[in-house]
Amino acid sequence: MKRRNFLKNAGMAGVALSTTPSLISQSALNNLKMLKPSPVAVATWNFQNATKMAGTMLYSGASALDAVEKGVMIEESNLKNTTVGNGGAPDRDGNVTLDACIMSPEGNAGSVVYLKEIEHPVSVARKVMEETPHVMLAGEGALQFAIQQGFKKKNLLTEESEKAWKEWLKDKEYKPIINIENHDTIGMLCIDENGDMAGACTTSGLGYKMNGRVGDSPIIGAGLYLDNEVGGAVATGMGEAIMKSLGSFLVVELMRQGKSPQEACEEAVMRTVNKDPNYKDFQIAFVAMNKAGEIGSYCIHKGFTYAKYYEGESTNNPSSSYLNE
Ligand code: SD4
Repeated sequence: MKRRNFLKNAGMAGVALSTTPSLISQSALNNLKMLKPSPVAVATWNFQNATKMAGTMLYSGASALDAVEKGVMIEESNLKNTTVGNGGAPDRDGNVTLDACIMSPEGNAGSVVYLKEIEHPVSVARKVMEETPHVMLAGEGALQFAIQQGFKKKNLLTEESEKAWKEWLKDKEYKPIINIENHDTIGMLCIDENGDMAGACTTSGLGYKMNGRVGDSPIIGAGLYLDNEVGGAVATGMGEAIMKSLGSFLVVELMRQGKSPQEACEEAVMRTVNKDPNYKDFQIAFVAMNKAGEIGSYCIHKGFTYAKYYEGESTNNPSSSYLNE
């Protein structure tokens, strides 16, 4: 079945979904396995340079795994992005500490947390996945491993981020501004020519966090989860809230049960809204994509967008939100 036709059918199935979820789910899953879809790259926020890089690679025959890695590396090197990689805001003691993870179509995963002085933590996470018997390496051990693997140390605290940190030190007020400060983590999901999916997530975490703090982004199931049979999800926003619900895993499991990516993202956000009386004070957002390339996204506060590259077209797409003011 051609992808376009399938997507049309999938859309129609979506209408029936609300009445007979498990039946639709099973047949949809069977259909998904037979698909040879066109490649798609999708990412949190308006990171179109990253989705374009990944998408162009996918349309040239690259694997989903190579595409997500190279795609998010664009933001790790983007000095204007103060929440990822080089130029990321430091913690309150001036350390730039990076978190990242990656998942392959085979269900393998690699992750690094509290990694200093390495520009591309996602690539170190991939090495953890491919070259060690482990899933996660932290701090000094992660740095030692990166150096053994040939990564070069680099000062990631730019003049600008040092200046901003010193400014922050004057008041030491910890008040993240929703949708602006602290929310530029990139999470990306790709489908390649073979219909295989991979995902990655990379961040410097919340600016001026406590020394040692690790967020959701490198936690498999929180900042990223992927099951090549079903689909994947990535998260951005207040990591503490996302970790408490293991949000990305939740989204994928809801899709497995027959929810569309949109329905699954909505239910995951509502889990936090219903449990946390302070939900108005922070942002969380999910982007999900299933095996058919259907995409969904939902967040608490208005203002979140996701980037997509599909058949030569690069777009930035507004996400629906729980609160609309
Ligand atoms: C964290 N989720 O460390 C990350 C922050 C984030 O854009 O999304 N920044 O909690």
